[in-house]
This record gives sequence, C-alpha cells and structure tokens, in this order.
Amino acid sequence: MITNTELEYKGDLYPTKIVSFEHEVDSVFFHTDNSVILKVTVLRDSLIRFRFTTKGYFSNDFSYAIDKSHSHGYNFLEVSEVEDYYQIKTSKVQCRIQKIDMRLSIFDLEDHLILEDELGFHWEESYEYGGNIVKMSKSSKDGECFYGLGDKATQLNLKGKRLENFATDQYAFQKDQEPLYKVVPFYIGLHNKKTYGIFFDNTFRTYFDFCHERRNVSSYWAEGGEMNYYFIYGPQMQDVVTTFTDLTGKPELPPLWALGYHQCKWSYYPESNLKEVAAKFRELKIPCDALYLDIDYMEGFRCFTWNKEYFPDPKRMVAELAEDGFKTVVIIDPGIKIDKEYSIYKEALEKDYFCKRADGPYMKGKVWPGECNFPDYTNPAVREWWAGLFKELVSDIGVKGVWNDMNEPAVMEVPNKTFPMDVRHDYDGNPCSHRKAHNIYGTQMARATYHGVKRFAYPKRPFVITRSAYAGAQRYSSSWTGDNVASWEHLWVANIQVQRMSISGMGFTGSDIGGFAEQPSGELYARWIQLGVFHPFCRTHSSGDHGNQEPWAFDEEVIDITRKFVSLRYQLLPYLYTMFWQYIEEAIPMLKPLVYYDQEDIQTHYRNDEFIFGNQILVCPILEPNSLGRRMYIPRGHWYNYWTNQEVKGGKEIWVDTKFDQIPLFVKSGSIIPKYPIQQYVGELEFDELTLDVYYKSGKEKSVVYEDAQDGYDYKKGRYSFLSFQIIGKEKELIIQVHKEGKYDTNYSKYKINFIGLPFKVKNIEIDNEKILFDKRTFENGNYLIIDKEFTELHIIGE
Ligand code: MIG
Repeated sequence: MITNTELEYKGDLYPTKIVSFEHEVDSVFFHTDNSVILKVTVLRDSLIRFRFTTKGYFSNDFSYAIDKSHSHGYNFLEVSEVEDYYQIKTSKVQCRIQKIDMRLSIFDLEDHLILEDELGFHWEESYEYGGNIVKMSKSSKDGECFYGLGDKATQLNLKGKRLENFATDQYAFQKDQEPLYKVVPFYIGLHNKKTYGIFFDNTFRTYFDFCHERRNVSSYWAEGGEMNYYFIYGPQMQDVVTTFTDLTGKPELPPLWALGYHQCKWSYYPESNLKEVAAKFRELKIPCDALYLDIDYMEGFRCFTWNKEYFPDPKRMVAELAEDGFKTVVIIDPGIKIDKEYSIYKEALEKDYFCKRADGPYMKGKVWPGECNFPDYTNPAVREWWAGLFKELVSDIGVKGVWNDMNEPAVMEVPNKTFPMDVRHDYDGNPCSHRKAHNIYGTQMARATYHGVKRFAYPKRPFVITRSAYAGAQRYSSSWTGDNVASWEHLWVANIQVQRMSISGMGFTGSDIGGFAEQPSGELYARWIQLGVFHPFCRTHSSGDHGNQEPWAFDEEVIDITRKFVSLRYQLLPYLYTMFWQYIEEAIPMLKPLVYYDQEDIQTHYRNDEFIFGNQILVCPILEPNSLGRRMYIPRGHWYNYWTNQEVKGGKEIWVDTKFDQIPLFVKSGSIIPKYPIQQYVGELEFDELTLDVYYKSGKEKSVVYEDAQDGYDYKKGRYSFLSFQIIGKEKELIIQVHKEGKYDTNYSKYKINFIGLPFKVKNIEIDNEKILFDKRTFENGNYLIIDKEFTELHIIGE
C-alpha cells in the first residue's frame, strides 16, 4: 500500500524536456528526452484527455468506464508553438504544455487560469510489480472547493481530505471511513466561480488528496497503470457533471415500479412470512412495489437454486405476489459453492470460467456458501454464460429484478477482505492481476447480470441493483450504499452519499432506510423515510439481527408518517420519472447539491444537508432527535413552503418549523408539479386526471413532464408524451402554455390544476382565447380547476 507521497519519497521520476511533437487529427503527441509521451486528445471543446507513458510507446487502450456512445466532436482545434510552450486551443479552453518539463496549465478563453500542474506528472518505478506508481499534482487556488468521488461518507466538500479508492465490503462503516464500496475517481473543482472536473480513469487502487497534505496542492495517484485522465471544463458544475455522466454513460429508463417503494430484510422466509409482509402493506395502505429475497431463499446459498422447504413453488409464489402488485427481487452473489453435485459449479469448472491464482490453482475463498470459486466477470465469455443463467429465474419463475451483493469482491476470514492480489483476470483480452481488476470486478458482474435479466425480461425492462461499482456502472445497474447503521449520524451520511453519487454519474442510488446494522428508534426510522422517499432508489433494508424494520415494527404515529411520505412519493411519480428521463436523456443528475444548484453563491459551497430533488423541490432532512424544526439555507430565488404554501425569499438561512410528520420542503416559485393519485403500487389505478400544482410566480418559468407506458421499450420508438409548460405570471394575470411532443397518448383526459400563491382574485378564465364558465365560489374554496387536457393556452385573469 502506498502511503508515502512525493514529498517524502525521493525516488520520483519526472518528464524531462519536450523534444518533439506531432499533431494527428484530434490528438497531439509530445515526446520527451526520457521516453515520456503525453498524448492529448480533444474529445469535445470542453473535454480533453491526457494520457502519459514512460516507456516510449503506449499499451493497448482499453477502458471499462467510457461509454462507447458518448458524444464527441469539437468545433475548433488549433495547435501552436511559442517560445516556452505548446498551446492547444478549442472553442472553450486553451491548454499550455511547457517545453522544459511537460507541465500543463489550462485557461478559459478569457485567460482565466482554471487548472495548473504543481509538480505535474511524475512516477516511481515499481520494483515489486513492474510498471509505475503514477502520480499527479496540481496547484490549488485559495478558496478552491472539491466535490464528487462517489460514495465517500464525509462532508460534500472534500477540501482538506485524503481519500482512497479500493472497493471494500465495509460492514457498519463509520462517517469518514475509507475506503468504501464504490470507486468513482472523478472530482469537481470550483474556484473563482468556475468549475472543472477530473476523471482519473485508472482501476488500480487510487488516492486523492485535496489540500490535506499541503495547503495549496491537490494530487492523485495510482498503484499501477497509466496516468490517464480527462479534464472537463465547466464553467458551470452542470456542464462538468453532464459531460462526465455522458462520457461514462447513462442507464436506460427503469420500469416505473422500480421508482416505487421497496421492502427488504435479511431475510424474508419462508413463503408464509413474505406473504404476511405483503398482506400487511396492503392492509395498512402503505404503497409498496417490490419485495426482496436475501440469501436464505437459496439452497445452502448456492446461486440460482431455491430452498424448497421454505419456498416449495417459487413460480406460484411470485405469480401470487404479482397479482397483488408486488415484484420479487432476488439476491445473487458472485461466490459459487465448491460442490461437485452443483451444476453451476460443474459447468464453470468444465468451461474454465473461475478466476485463477498466479501459479494456476483456482482462487478459493470463503463466503456465505463456504469455500467458493469466483467467476471471472472480466472475461466476455464468462459474462455471456452468467447472463444465460438468469433464464429460469426471470423467464420461468417471473423474478423481476436481481440484487448483486458481495461483489467488491468480498471474502470472509481473510485480513484484506478480498482476493489475493496475484489472482489473474482476463480484463477483456488485456490479462492482468487483481491489482488492476479489483475495482472493476463488481461492475462487470452487474453488467453480466443486467444483460441476463434484460434478455429474459424482454419486452419488459430489467431491474438490477449492485453494491460495488466503478465509474460507468450506472449503464447497467442501480446501487445502494451498503451496510450502514441505524444511527442519526448515518442518516446524515446517507443524505450526503446519495447526493454525491448523483453528481458522480450514478444517480439511481439509495441507502438502507432505517439503517442495516442495529435497530432504529421509531423516530429515527420516520426521519429516514422522510428523506428516503426523496432518493432515486427507495428501499428499507435491515440485517434482521435486532428486530424488525417494517413500518409496523414501530408505533402508530410512525406508521402514519411512513404512509404519508411513501404516498407522497407515489403522488410525485411523474415528477420523479421526469427527472429520471432528464438523467438518461441529458445526463442531468436527479439530486442536486446546493452548490450544483447555485455555485455563484458561496453560501452553498460548504452546505451538506439541503438539496434539490429534480429541478424544483428543495428538501432538507431533519437529522436530530426531538426536533421542532431546524435552521437551513434557502438558495436564492423565491420558494413556497410545501406544507403551508407560504412564500419565502431565498439567499439566506432561516429557521423552519416542522412537526414530526413534516420535514422542510419547498417548491420553487413558477413550478408546475405533476402528481398521480396515491396508488398502492404502480399501475394499480386507472385515473382520468393528472394533477398539476401550479406555484404562481411573477415572471416566466418552464416545467416538463415525461410519461410513457411505464415499462417496455416503445418509448424508444417515439411512444412517449412530453409536456412542456411555460407559465407567465403578471400582477393580475397568469398564463399557462402547453406544448406536447411524442406519440404516446396518456390514459387520462383531464388536468386538475391547483393554483398556489395566486396574488389576485380570479375574474375570468380563458382557454385558447375562449372564456369559460366557472363557478367563482367553488374556485375560491379550492383554488382548482378541472379542464380537458387538450389545450394550448390557459389564461387566468384577475380582478
Ligand atoms: O455478509 O446477504 O450489504 O444488504 O443483506 C453480508 C446478506 C451479506 C451484505 C449486504 C446486505 C445483505 C447481506 N450481505
């Protein structure tokens, strides 16, 4: 393990003087005296790749993280040479490479310095493994802030921290504990109101230091592989995040039910127990779409088998649950039990699909089933085989989703908790040791699982969830934050982790609501549900060791709060689905930390708790017991308190009163928030109205609503409905214009429009320039209108 740094270590090597350069299409190569080559590739005007070798030639270029279909192409590229440096200029940035030492600096077009090398690229040769320990240091500006990096359980702003990326099964991890389950070597820097991003695409163990060791230096390094990183220019954080997300890929739409509420425990068994849980949800009218089977459904923890004593007829059970609206999700781990009677083990052995040690024997490790071998998911043939294994589960039994756990990979009873580093991997034809494949193993397992579930679920959409992930895993899977703890501190951690994942490209994430280890009080559980319904993935899970964590394990008040907030999530499904659509279509993160929302306002730079859910709803969890409210920062602009409809002007910290059955929630003025009726599961009800909550604003504001068949792939053929609303508010007028796109005709025929914050009494209402009859008295009582959805302009005129 490398903990020494360039300062302490004397064996560092540096590029010497640049002696030649070549320009080939989108790339420029710089050669030094000492065999270093820097290849600079302009992918987009604001996306530049820097790749170094110290050998005098480049090895095969291969990445699991980069999405092959990412957008590329630039408007402008000019390479020039001046006395001291070379310059590469695009329509967004100018990058200078110093001749004397290959150090880089990047400026915007107005010559503002965005990022500059301190020592720049340097390396240390690895005697033990061959190759290099590759290092980079950048100088950091005063007041610079850092964000990103996946699932780190620490303050959102990473300034002052040193972090380690090595996928680890970290049971009951603590705040600030390192490393965790996921590896996203991508960070965002912000200074002088300008944002840039760095994606260090290296799957070896990596480290990032943000002014921890030295006040004005940020650095990153890896235990092997190449210094290979992407620079992304903002200047807005939105530009950086969407470019990174586009580069590493976006998921397809999940089935809408996957955005419903999920209930999990380690473990529900036998069948009667699972059925009781299902029945109780319906009896208590707490909406729920998915139930999970943890490892005990299997026969001796053998993947793809069933314990027939607990689950005598899985197909019938899954079908019966489905009749009541429940989808069944089952866990599948990577460890395959060494058992010569077990067909999957036999087949993998025959086909030579298990990972091997350097000297030949199969990698053997203990996990739940006892001694296991582990498929090498970095081999495409193994992935194809693995995908095929889902046929029975998905096609025959009717399972709707698969949960991949332990894929860091985790191994029990060994000090490093994972494979020995000499284990060999195919790495898609680039054979390597576990040092290089470790961080990507979980993603490749999730990828194989995804392809299997997708194949057999077709024409329905697949659902996969994974614990470990490397950048880009979002193309295949959702994720959860692993084995957290039922504590108030962990509620804080969950809030930050899910925000951070969101700006790290991996938005479809949630925490184990209530905490996995230990038992939450009713109050903590309620507070966690109140936050969890605003996370893209919403599931209660617990280890089951300390009692139950279904809503009814707590008192009436907590049950009522759970029902209230889960119901609110179901009402907001069209809003949630729309933000998912913006994520897959435009790479926009579903949750936005305040700094993302308004980077120009320095008040946002160190905020952790408040975030924007979608584009228009401000959420702030209650993170302490016995709270009657809390202080929070309201970002600039005008907002309405969701509970009281009171208007507040942002740009300041305020105290917000909340009862136990509330958390601070604010809606941006001018928003149109779409709502469905409360359903016990997605698709339960047919309804004839889409509710639109219209929050008056003086001025203009746009809102959009994406809908489709809620499952299947017809949306890819244009069968979706995309509504864009524009509101124009004046002193005594409100105009709502609607524009429709897409070939999907939604089932409802009307809108129920609720008006919030109208500053005037309504005199007349016109639809497409025709006055309509309306009953003033009922309007004033309810402030709503039910009208046919086929209109293009609604005009509310005040007295
Ligand atoms: O070693 O499958 O994070 O969600 O319930 C524990 C049992 C294995 C860890 C997962 C957790 C799951 C549990 N698993």
